[in-house]
Amino acid sequence: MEAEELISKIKAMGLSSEIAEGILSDAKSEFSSGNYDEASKLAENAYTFALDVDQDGVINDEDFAPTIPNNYIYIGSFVMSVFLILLLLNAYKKWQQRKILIAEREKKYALEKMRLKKEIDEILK
Ligand SMILES: [Ca+2]
Repeated sequence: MEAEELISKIKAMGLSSEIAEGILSDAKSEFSSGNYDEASKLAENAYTFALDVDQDGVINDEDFAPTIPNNYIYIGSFVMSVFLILLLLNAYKKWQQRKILIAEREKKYALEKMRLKKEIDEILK
C-alpha cells in the first residue's frame, strides 16, 4: 500500500502524522469490511496527508520546516521584526532625551561658571 510506505518513509525522516495514520487505519478497516472503493479513497487521503504532515501546502521534501505550518513562521518573524524595531526606536528616543539633558546641564554649568568668574573679578578689583 502506497500510503503505508509513505508513512514509514516520513517516520524514518523523523516526522509523524497521526492524522495520516488514523486515516490509513480507517482505510484498512474499510478494506477488511470489503468496502474497497472507500478503502482506496481513504488510503489516497492518508497519502495526501502524509505528503505534507503540517498541512501548510508545502510537501515535506520541499518544506524547510515540515512540522510547522510555514505561515506561523512568517507571521512570527514579522511580529518579532516589528517588536525589534519598536525596541530600537525606544532606545533611540531615550538616547536623544539623554543628549538633550546633558546639553542642558552643560549650559547650566557654563552659565554658573561665568557668574562665579564675574563674582571673583568683582572681589579682586
Ligand atoms: Ca512547514
